Amino acid sequence: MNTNTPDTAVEELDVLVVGAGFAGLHQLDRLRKLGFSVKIFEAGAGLGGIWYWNCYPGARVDSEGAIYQYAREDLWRDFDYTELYPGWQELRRYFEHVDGKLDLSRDIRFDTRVESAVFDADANTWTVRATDGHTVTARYVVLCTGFGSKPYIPPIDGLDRFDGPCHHTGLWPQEGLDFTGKRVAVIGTGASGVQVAQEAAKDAASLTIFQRTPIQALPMRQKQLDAAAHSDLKKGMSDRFARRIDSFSGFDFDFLPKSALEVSEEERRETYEKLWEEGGFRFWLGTFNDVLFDQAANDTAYAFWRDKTRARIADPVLAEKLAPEVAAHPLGVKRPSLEQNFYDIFNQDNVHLVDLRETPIESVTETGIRTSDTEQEFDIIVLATGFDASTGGITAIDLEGTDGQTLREKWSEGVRAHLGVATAGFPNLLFVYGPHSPSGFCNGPTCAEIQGDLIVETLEHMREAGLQRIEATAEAENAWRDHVTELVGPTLFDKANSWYVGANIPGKPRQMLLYPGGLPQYLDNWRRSASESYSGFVLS
Ligand code: N01
Repeated sequence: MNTNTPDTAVEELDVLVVGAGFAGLHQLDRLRKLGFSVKIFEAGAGLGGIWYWNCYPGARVDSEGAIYQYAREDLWRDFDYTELYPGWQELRRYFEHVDGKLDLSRDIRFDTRVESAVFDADANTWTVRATDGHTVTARYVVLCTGFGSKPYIPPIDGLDRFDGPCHHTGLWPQEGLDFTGKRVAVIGTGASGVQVAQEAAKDAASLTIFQRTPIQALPMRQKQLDAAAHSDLKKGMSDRFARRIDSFSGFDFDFLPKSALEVSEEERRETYEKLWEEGGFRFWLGTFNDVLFDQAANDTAYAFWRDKTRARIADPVLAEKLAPEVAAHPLGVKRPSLEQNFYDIFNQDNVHLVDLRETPIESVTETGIRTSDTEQEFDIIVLATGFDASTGGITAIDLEGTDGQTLREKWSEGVRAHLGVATAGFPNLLFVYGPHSPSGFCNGPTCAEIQGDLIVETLEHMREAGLQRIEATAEAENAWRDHVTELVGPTLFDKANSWYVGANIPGKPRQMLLYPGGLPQYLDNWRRSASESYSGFVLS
């Protein structure tokens, strides 16, 4: 229920934060304690950002819970996840815990989707309007819209004709949906498709998975955590959090300091076995340091993954579709996901795979899905078709800067954002976890806190220096884009059509959307800018 009261007067704030996920809540807490007047506008009815919207069966985080939280001891000391990789319900419990400690909700306006913001160059403020008409003015707008707040629904003919429930994973009904005894179709095999399929396979009468590109899913090695495990975890938490800042991806592990090709075959095999057994993203972000750069090195990792995966699938035809002899793309350049029994469910009689490369979807009918060779009836269709990632949540808002252009128009030919945090022509607009920042390559809470702190420090600096306006220069954002392009050049990332490069959205310019230099290098760049009186920005 929307309990927001209609306000008549336009509220004036120092900072309006958009989004109540990890990033937005950190901004609210830090800025409020520093005496800024600050509020969050949140489109959902509850806390959690991505964890509010993605409440589909099986939704869970691909990072270990111990490090998928704020690094603050006052928050982690008396909170425990019951599983190594917690599910969405537990994440919501975590956000409630944080809210209980920090009393955040009182400054959050829920059910409030920002539709537009216009910069007033005389007053140096933004006027921000929500879809319900509620309006505020704020000196700064900090967008914490996350990487995945704009679901992508492909233009499949007849999708709106289907008579039964048809939901995107990122817009899942809050009241839930029971798969028991139902004929379920899942379109898409990214991380969301894998997770929802694992769950549906348990209870659905039939589960049909429509695959276009095979995912390279890695073993999660999920564990239930008891009191002894919690106590052990707590002992290492401070060290684990301290290590995040030195690692490429904001985790407590990093790439090995050696090439897959410089070691003996035996050592390579032993290393892969160890990473495989440890589970999680270690086989991806904790592996030899050239796997994402060198095709021959990557081939060794892919062959290991393929053989391990195929061994679990009884039907050789299915094995070839799910883990092909020849890789669809190098391992890890499209985001892998973590799986618990994804490859095993294909040995069940109720689970089927449709290979969309052979038989594409032609249309959705009132009762099911028609492909080029057959028509099947379904009770439920799940669209696990991903997101207009990284930029979509930002460009969904009509943001109008100093020259009358919207940000959507400006970025229609590609993203430019200095340090991934601000863009020329849009003063006092800052992004946390935005494009050209480590974002999708970085553990979410790490980025929310560490990049978030840099933004807080910048706003503090502005206030202390009596300044009212900060804007990235065109030269700096072009140079930053070129830096991103240079960094990604020697890697294998361009060899996959992934959301990392915008290739999952028809018409979206193809460019690396994330900062591929790793968190430490990103932070060095920030520190250099800050120490040079915020070079790359104009402050006034
Ligand atoms: O989306 P995706 P996702 N017809 O873009 C297919 C994070 N995440 O929601 O690969 C048929 O990865 C598409 O096919 P193809 C995580 O960062 C995290 O799964 O383009 N199929 C693909 O298989 C992840 O990377 C967790 O050929 C179509 C799928 O849909 C990101 O979110 C959990 C199609 C989309 O996969 C996105 O994951 C879940 C069409 N027209 C997600 N269009 C955590 O654990 C698209 N597809 C934290």
